[in-house]
Amino acid sequence: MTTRRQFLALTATGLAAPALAQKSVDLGLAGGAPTRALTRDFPQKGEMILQRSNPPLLETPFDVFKTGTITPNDRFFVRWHYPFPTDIDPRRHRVAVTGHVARPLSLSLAAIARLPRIRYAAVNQCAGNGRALFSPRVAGAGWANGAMGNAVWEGVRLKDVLDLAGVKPGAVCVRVSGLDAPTAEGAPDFAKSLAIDHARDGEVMLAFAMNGVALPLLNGFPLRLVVPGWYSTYWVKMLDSIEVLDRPDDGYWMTRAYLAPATPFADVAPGTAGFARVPVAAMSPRAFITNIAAGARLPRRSLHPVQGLAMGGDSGVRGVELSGDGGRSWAPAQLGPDEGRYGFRRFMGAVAAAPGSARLMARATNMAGVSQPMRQNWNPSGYNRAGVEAVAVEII
Ligand SMILES: Nc1nc2c(c(=O)[nH]1)N[C@H]1C(S)=C(S)[C@@H](COP(=O)(O)O)O[C@H]1N2
Ligand SMILES: [Mo]
Repeated sequence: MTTRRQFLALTATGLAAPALAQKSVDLGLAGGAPTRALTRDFPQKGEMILQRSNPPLLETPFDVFKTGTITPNDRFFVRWHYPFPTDIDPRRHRVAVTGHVARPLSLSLAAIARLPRIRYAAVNQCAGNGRALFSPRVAGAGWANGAMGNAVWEGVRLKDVLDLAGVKPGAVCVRVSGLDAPTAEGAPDFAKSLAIDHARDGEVMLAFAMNGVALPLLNGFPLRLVVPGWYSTYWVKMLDSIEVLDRPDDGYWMTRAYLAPATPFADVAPGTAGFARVPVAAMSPRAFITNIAAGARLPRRSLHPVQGLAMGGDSGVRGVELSGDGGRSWAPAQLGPDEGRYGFRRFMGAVAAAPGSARLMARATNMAGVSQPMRQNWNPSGYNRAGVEAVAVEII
């Protein structure tokens, strides 16, 4: 493990001061104020969309996704529920492994780093990514589609750490939490749980590196959970506690927050009440056109080149289809190299579109055979946005 002096110097600035907005960006939201301030005032971050300063909610400007399958660390989105420390000394950081285990442990990062390493690309996506695009509008953090990113994560298996402590028979789930803490009296600490078999699947990772360098502070330095294929609410940052439970986790963040309708794509009709809800979990396939922005005016031509990024959710991308006529006809896109089943995959192709207003679409299908629905799914919390996104353009 490295110690990070320059890192501590960076964190001395930025976070305490309210971020000063310099420019703004149009998120193209239907109704309401569509613009958001852009900021460069956060440590280890370049230009980001400012959703909230403290605790920070920073969105990746959509343009960044043009650059390739990997989202650079300095443009990677940020989401915190509670204040967190900015003066972490990695030599002193400890991870407690407690609860239903034979040997409770307090592990240094050096001890964790001695375990076998694993490394893979995976999309980290907030369950509320795209929330601000829903119609009817819903309450909550007003993300457009920039509350996601793909990185190569490197660390150790959660399974190996659990094995060090020796999980006792009868374990039900593993609860993790980090260094951030609520300020309001009685507010519940942010903690999330995975079923014991999921926690021990050999893929769930304690990551200390992101795209080849230590995690940025705002993305969870010095250690975070990576739960590939699942929404990032489970990807607990600044991780300092792993607790094995012999009963289901009845905590606030598992039983009250991050619940979505127990329907395919978490879809309910607006106004529906009394539907069953389950914790958000695995992600759905999605595709995003990145080379043409909404509102673009494109010169008339027989075929318009289209490029973008697709994700499979909890399995790889099987295919992407493109439409230039609002979904009446589809043609397969070509896929870029497979960089791992949990990461972004590039796609490219061309669509025909008639002069006038046109809606360009990309629709992903994953290896499990799940395709994005044509009608946008909806729920009152704005979770699991999964429907085909349309880019409205003018062909002139
Ligand atoms: N400790 C801690 N971990 C956390 C959170 C948090 O508030 N505290 N928020 C979660 C949520 S809801 C999201 S969307 C992701 C965001 O990860 P990022 O900030 O690295 O993009 O962190 C997750 N892990
Ligand atoms: Mo989130």
